[in-house]
Amino acid sequence: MDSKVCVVIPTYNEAENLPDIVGSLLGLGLPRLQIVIVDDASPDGTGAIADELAAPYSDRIHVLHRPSKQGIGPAYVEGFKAAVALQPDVLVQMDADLSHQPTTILDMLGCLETADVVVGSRYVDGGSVDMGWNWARRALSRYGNAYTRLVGGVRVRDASSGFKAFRRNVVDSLPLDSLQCKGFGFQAEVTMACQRLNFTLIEQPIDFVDRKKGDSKISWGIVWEALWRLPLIRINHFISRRSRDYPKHREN
Ligand SMILES: Nc1nc2c(ncn2[C@@H]2O[C@H](COP(=O)(O)OP(=O)(O)OP(=O)(O)O)[C@@H](O)[C@H]2O)c(=O)[nH]1
Ligand SMILES: [Mg+2]
Repeated sequence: MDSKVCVVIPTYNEAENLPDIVGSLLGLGLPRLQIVIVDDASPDGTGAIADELAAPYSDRIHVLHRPSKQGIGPAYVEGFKAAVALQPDVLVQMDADLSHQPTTILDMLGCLETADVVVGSRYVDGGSVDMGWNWARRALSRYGNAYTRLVGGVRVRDASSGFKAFRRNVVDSLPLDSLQCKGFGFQAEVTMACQRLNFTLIEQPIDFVDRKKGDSKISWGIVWEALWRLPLIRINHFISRRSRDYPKHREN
């Protein structure tokens, strides 16, 4: 496990969760771990907490302060760019709210020996969603996922997973400045871009647990954005198949 791993975490009002997730990541025993925290001027002071956490680890923890809440998509784009500049072997994206278990990263690193991208998946054998989800939440997630797979042509079972690990060359190839989704549609958009670039994706089962602290940022606005934007992105992919946005198609 001597890969240089960079974990990118977007935060908005995660003051109660950030110390725990950073502590868990540092405890993974990855000697070359880097962490990039991307905070959108959280009113609860998450940015200042991030700075405090980073102070003793200035060579390992990097904090990006953005001026206002602009959505998880743009936050990840900025975080991915900062991560790539650190020249990691592997880049991981995950939520700050501990819904994604840091220890899964160790399994993901193993999977990256045979794949370019590993998607943490609730909907493959061995994966699960929180036991406390009621039927409405389960239905929304299931049907939302089925819709995303259908309209986006997404071939992984958990199309909207926000827990992924990429080989660095994958992120180098992604057209970061062309990604459009501001909300959680970003997760499917990145998966679609990886497929389009012919990278190999595999799914690692995860147990998704609901956040214990802080509030979800999911809103109807970002659900709506995913509903209309993903089909348009797919159509655009068809139209611009030979677009210069995607000059680095892998040949395999
Ligand atoms: N920088 C930044 N981070 C955000 C923004 N919106 C959400 N996040 C972070 O993105 C991650 C996912 O957000 P959540 O609110 O947990 O949403 P979710 O995990 O998709 O939905 P739940 O299952 O309801 O928790 C968390 O780490 C949030 O703090 C944003 O506008 N800017
Ligand atoms: Mg969450």
